[in-house]
Amino acid sequence: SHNSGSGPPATGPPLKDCQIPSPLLVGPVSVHLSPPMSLEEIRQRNPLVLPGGRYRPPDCEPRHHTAIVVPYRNRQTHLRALLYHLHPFLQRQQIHYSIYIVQQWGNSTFNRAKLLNVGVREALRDEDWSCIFLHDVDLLPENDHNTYTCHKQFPTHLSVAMDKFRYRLPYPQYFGGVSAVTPDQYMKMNGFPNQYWGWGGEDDDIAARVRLSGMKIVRPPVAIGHYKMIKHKGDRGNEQNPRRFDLLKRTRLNWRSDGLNSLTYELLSKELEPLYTNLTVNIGDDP
Ligand code: BGN
Repeated sequence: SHNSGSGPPATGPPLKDCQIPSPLLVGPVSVHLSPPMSLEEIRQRNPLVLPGGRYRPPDCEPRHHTAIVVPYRNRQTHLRALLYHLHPFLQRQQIHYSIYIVQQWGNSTFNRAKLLNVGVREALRDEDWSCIFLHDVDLLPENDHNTYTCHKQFPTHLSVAMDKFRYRLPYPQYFGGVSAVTPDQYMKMNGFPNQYWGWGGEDDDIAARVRLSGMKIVRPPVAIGHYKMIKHKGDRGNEQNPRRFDLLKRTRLNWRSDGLNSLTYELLSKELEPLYTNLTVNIGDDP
């Protein structure tokens, strides 16, 4: 059942199902980035968001239950901009959601895909989510018709038109930025690779897994999948991965043995912050 955890109290008449599409949608929104607001101000603007960054629409029964998983390390200003935009955006879509920030502990090389695996596993401990979003911290959706829900059969790629790529796909197989899977789809592709330390290639590996496990990628129209990327320099601890080319050659051989079924990590803390759930995790180091 989807009523565990943050469900409404079991009193009063049942709520009517939320309308599709949500009557609260506004379409294109202008995403301006300054001045960066404090977390406290963002919290005040989102009074219905519960500790852990949880929300469900107050006056209708949501049809969608989405966990947003964000791999993270040391990007405070990006995180504030993301929370500032994403909370109202998701509330206009009238979905039941929760935002998980998966923070890589220590100074080992960043590993986005492994952090995503951790986020999916931990999110599914909390609730029976029908959809899991894999979301970069520096991407802000610019149109709320781009709904944060899953396709029943196939993984979805949402960030099809990023400003940095002049609002189109950089190449046809691109699966980076923002994507979404159901728990079933995630299981079918054995999750994501754990071996990509540093920048690049892990999203291409994930796209290959989709294909190798007999699925395909679905996408919203380019006019709707607009995202603004927050500008930044390449970060320390996330240098380009020189092994990515070799790893990608082996996806076909490795995807069944490396992934969800080989995932190991140590969860150091789980904190219900006012606007998000903060998971701090030791995922080890580049061998
Ligand atoms: C690609 C990267 C992706 C990245 C996109 C967009 C690789 C693998 C090389 C074969 N892939 O080139 O990881 O998301 O650019 O920046 O580096």
